[in-house]
Amino acid sequence: MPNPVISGFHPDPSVCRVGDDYYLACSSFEYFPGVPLFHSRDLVRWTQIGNALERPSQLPMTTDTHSSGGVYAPTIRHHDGRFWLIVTVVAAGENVLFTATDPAGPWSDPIPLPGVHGIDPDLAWDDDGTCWCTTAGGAQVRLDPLSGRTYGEPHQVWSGTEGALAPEAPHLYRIGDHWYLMIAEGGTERGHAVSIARGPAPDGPFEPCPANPILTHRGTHHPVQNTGHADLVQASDGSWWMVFLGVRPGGGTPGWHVLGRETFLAPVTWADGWPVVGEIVDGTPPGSFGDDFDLAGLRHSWISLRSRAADLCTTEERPGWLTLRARGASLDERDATFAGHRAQNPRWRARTLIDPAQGRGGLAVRLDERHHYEIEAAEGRVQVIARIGPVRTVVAEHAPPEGPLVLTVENSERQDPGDPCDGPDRLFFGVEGVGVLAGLDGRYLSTEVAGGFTGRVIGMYAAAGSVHFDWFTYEVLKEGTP
Ligand code: 6LW
Repeated sequence: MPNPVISGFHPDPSVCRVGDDYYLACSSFEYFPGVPLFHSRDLVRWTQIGNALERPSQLPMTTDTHSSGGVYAPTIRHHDGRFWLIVTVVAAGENVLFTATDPAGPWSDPIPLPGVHGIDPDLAWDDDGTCWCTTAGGAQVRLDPLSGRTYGEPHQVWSGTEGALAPEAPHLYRIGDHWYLMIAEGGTERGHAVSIARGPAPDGPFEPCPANPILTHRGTHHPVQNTGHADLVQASDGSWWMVFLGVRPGGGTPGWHVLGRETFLAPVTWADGWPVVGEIVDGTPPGSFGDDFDLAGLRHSWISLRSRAADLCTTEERPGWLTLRARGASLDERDATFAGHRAQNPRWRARTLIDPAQGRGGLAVRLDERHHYEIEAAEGRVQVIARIGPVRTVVAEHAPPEGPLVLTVENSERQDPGDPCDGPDRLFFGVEGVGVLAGLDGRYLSTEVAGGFTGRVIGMYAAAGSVHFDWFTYEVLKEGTP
């Protein structure tokens, strides 16, 4: 199975190049900080250099933000000596723009765009410096990106293949003598696809490519499905590349994907002035990850729910430990205090050393408020809890001796490949030195069951009082081992 170039829940990739450096941004939904940013020199190996939206003034998300609401579909571009990032904040029903001279940050406060309607905004500049903003559905408006002012009413330029679902994720490019408008269509599920049209000017008229869709895996056996939401970039050697999202479903039918929508890469060649997308380039699976919380702040890949108040999530209260102070009473709440790391590999094990003497909290695998499994410790008691849709159940209980504990969770391969309904994996929760307390079906923590646009996030949380974590490890396990 081809590996993504950015594994785990990193969808809606947008990419730009400056010299020999590539920068890529992804959607982040209800998680804070928002819009993870990556750097690469070869388009295959990416390093996270920051998050564009890391101050509450840039991203004021409250509990009104649904899971899979929040921040959608960035476009990142470099123009006129600076970086530009435009996103939709769904909860606020608005599009906003940010600028930076260094993509690692700091990014500006948001520039509101009251005249830009619809999701998935794109930015493109004409030779004379005119900026065009195109949104899902193919509406386009001229924009002054510094002030956020728009000129005239948005007008429809190209809305994709007739009858196709969800024309979205537009990106407009000047390539040679043509302007190209590339979009996703077919919906971000199994029907997902990329189509393109070209015209003489940024506002068209656009003629669709006769070979549309130029990318789709719909109706195939390809192990990477739902391919779409793409962006194009030209490398410094003149070659062309496409980044796009895809998923890796597992288990029986209909297939459940649990790592979210991930970022893939494919080469692009040109025939008769139209792009032809090649086979997926195999990325390098991410390695193990660990944090012993010895730094003053949290690393870029840690994400929290909607906001992260410094006094609720800190490495400064107890040096060398992460302290989480409860806000919501459980992971069923939108304001639960949580710090998580995206699951990025098909097989993994996570462990954490918890000191629950001053509260109650644990180690969780989360899809959203209604779909999460966790092992939770309070002084003298450990529970494994499953929340699936409207049902919340304690599936196992144990009374360990008082004091710090190592909580563990790991997943296994699918259990019975002969069973058409078999889930993609099972998740085993336990306490080190005691053993496994419960094994749970992985399909209920999949996007096909939970709905929405995200994937599994593994993390620590507090449900009451203050809970301290000495370290966290995420270890990659070899596929094919029991
Ligand atoms: C995004 C849309 C999409 O705005 O899913 O896959 C939506 N494409 O373009 C959320 O990511």
